[in-house]
Amino acid sequence: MKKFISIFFFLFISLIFCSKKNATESLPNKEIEAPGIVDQNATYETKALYLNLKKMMGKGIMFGHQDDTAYGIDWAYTPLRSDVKEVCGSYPAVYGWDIGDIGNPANLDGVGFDLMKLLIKQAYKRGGINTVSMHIDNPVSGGDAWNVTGAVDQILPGGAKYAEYKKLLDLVADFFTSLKGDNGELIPVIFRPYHEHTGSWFWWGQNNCSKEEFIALWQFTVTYLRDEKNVHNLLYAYSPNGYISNAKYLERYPGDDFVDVFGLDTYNLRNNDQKTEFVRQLNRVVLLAQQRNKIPALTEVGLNKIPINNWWTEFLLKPIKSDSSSKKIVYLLVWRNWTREHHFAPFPGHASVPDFLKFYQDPYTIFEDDLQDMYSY
Ligand code: BMA
Repeated sequence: MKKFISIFFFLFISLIFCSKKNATESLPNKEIEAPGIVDQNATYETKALYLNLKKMMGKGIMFGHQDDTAYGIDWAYTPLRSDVKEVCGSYPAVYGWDIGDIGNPANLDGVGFDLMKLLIKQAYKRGGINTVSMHIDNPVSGGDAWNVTGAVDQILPGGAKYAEYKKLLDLVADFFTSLKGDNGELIPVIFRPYHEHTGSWFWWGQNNCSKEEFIALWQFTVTYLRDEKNVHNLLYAYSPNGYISNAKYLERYPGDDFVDVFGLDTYNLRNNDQKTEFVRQLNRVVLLAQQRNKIPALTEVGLNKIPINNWWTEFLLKPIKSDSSSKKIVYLLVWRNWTREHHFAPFPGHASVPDFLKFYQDPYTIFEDDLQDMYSY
């Protein structure tokens, strides 16, 4: 009898132990709902980023810089360097990268893809956000992204370059799925293909393909990456260039099921009229984004060489903060620091540094050092 009781006791304890273990295993491990996201099967970290970006609207604006840790003025490929950090003490919150020339060892601006992957990973580990644009070559003429030979119809299903385009997207998919954090999790990326399509300087631009072709290209690209290639670490950003009407903004909009971020690329902000127009544009983008439950962002902005010393506070931040809608833009990204003739962020010794420090210290701007955890929710 004693033996029987002890066996029974042993079984009872084992049962409790096992059920506990199972309970832990079957916990809804990192499952979250992200209503409205393009990819319902996006990874936990990607959904968390999406939800956190939404939550940030109106709480501050994150500062971003293209190729920030790849090179700067008078340096290149030096581990952990950043012009922005050398000026203000913090890395940016957002990093822009470009995968034009994918399939080659380096991108169109000479950044090696292996290095880019490493820098994306470092940025993610520090809590930063990575966004990737794609200045890809003209698939028909073989010229660069600025070669405006008609090409979009040729890469769509049924077109002569369709198979080649899919091969290119396979490389794009491999790139994104190779981005992994220390625990093997995929690193979320805000993917911004076919930007500034309301201008006509790229082969996918306004005068170089029809509205239907542009929309089909966008939808095909998203669907192929998400459903055929199972890429689940992307948010998709749509970024017309300013200054345009609402109708123009939405003319080639691929639809709510294909866009997560409502962007705007706008330059040449250097006088009062342009400031007024800038606020009007941002206001519109935010309202359009809110109507559709999307995330508004200033996907590219800047003034080459920053020739106005108080540009950061007076031309950029003040206008953004002056309007209750405009201030809901969640991040802004300035372009690359390539040379003394082509740079959009300050570097040590630049005349706009004191003003950039004020911009950095403003409670409304967010750099890496005051960024919340964007990958948990
Ligand atoms: C442009 C310039 C070019 C660069 C391209 C893609 O604005 O900076 O020099 O090749 O972006 O990054």
